[in-house]
Amino acid sequence: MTVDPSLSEEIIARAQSYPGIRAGIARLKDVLKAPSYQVVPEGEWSTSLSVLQESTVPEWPPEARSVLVLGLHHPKNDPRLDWWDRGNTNGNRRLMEISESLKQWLRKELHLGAYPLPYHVEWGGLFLKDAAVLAGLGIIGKSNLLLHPEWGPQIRLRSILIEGDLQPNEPIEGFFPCETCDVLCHKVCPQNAFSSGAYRRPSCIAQIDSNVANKVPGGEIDENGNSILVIKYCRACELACPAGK
Ligand code: B12
Repeated sequence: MTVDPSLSEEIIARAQSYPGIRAGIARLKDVLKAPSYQVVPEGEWSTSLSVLQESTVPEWPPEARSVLVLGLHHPKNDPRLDWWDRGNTNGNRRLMEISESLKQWLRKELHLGAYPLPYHVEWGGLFLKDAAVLAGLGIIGKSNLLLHPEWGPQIRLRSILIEGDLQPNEPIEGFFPCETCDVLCHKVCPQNAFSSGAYRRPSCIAQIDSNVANKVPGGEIDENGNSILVIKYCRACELACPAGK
């Protein structure tokens, strides 16, 4: 099938016109064959939909065969982007706004149907790291996180299904930051989730559950003068990573 590469370039350029955004395109069928779809995850983890304040996508339209993957920079000096505060994180709110705005642009300017997907796979989302690798945004590091060439693991992801067959990006080549690193991400984990040499999900879930149970003041006060509590999720493996510029 012939696809016009300039259409993908135009869509990516538009997505990257938002501050702190990098974007790439993958084929949906390739994402659905990627490694995360081949494993049965160990350990239970879920969040209630009402808490996350976003809608489900129960059925993907069959004509939506391309995935636009968005990556938002979560720099070390802006930790608030990652705090769970009043039902979501600021980073996720920002990605949801950008997705909605891109959806309107794709429909109005390019006459393409676009379907922003939710965060959770069980509610219609995709495994975003796999999608991001296939969209050329980075590689999976020893931390089990997506490492972007500029931002390392300090990037948060979101995806939009788009109608038709768009020219996908190629996965990136020649970027192997873990080869010369002393696996700092493994050493800093408070739960020793990497003690076997690979990521162990139940240990990580124990840490995240503990963060959820132990909310901390985020620096803001509510109308009654009480401190607003937030969840500061562990980012130890992420913040220890020297990858990126
Ligand atoms: C459920 C979930 C969790 C659960 C379970 C995590 C897990 N990995 O199982 C908990 C709550 C524990 C968790 C923890 C964290 N999470 Co989380 N999580 C998710 C979620 C919703 C789904 C992930 C999932 O279930 N994957 C399936 C499991 C089975 O696979 P996996 O462990 O991820 O490993 C797969 C990949 O590495 C892939 N893979 C490996 N090598 C290769 C090579 C290629 C070529 C490809 C294509 C794929 C590939 O295959 C593996 C499976 O075999 C995603 C969002 C989304 N919709 O994708 C965010 C997500 C992965 N989490 C994210 C983050 C940041 C975190 C934390 C740092 C906590 C935090 N501050 O938010 C930790 C880090 C844990 C870690 N080191 O991996 C980010 C990752 C960003 C990045 N740069 O990679 C995501 C994408 C959400 C976001 N906001 O952008 N998370």
